[in-house]
Amino acid sequence: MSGSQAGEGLNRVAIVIPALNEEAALPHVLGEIRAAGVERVVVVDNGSTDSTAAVASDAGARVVREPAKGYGAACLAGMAALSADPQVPEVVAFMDGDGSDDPRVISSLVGPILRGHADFVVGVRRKEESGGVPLHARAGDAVVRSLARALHGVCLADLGPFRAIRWSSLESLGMDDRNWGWTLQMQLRAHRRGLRYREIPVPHRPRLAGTSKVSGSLLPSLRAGMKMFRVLFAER
Ligand SMILES: Nc1nc2c(ncn2[C@@H]2O[C@H](COP(=O)(O)OP(=O)(O)O)[C@@H](O)[C@H]2O)c(=O)[nH]1
Ligand SMILES: [Mg+2]
Repeated sequence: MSGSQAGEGLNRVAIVIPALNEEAALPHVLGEIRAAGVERVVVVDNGSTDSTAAVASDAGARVVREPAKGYGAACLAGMAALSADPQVPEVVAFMDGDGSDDPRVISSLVGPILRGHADFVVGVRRKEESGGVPLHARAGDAVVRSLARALHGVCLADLGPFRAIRWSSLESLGMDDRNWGWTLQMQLRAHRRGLRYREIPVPHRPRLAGTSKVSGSLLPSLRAGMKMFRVLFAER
């Protein structure tokens, strides 16, 4: 498939963005997504107290509201919205709403799935750019990945949020983590189900605007870490 054919395939792709108070970054992120050639974008507003929903809608995204807090709950709400459409997407990609993930590489992320070479592709944040991720978050991530290897026999280079998966594969995983265990649960279940898994390096930028709700402070990071530990043991 040539580059332009991969570009054409983007009409079979939908992007889900879980967002909490991202009014400052979203217009730029959504502009980049449109420029990259993806039009089907669902922003899940997870009880924002700012104008996240309005700016997302003004920028042409479809807005779904999920009042129950939690990153996974928001992703599930995005899936539910897409599954209610007359036609489900062939591939769904997830990315953050803060501008850390660069939509310009979306074709490389979804390409292997559209071409039938993979079912699930995770963007591995390039190490030289992970200065945007605080040390405690990187260390916690490394511990979780070591345990994933020890307990599940799976080697994961990253648990990054920028990822793409074949719709039918995602459905087969029966995802139910409603919080920060979502990304890890997807990788562990994909491994257990024998999905064709790939990792590709992706750029990672500091958030464009607004404030971090997770890795920027210790307590939310610890809470996210605890959720991941729970998933590590529950998924055995
Ligand atoms: N649905 C949902 N999304 C959240 C929540 N907290 C943060 N997010 C979103 O998850 C993504 C990552 O959060 P962020 O604050 O950037 O965390 P950081 O990258 O660790 O600093 C962003 O798109 C946030 O808007 C939450 O409680 N629920
Ligand atoms: Mg972030």
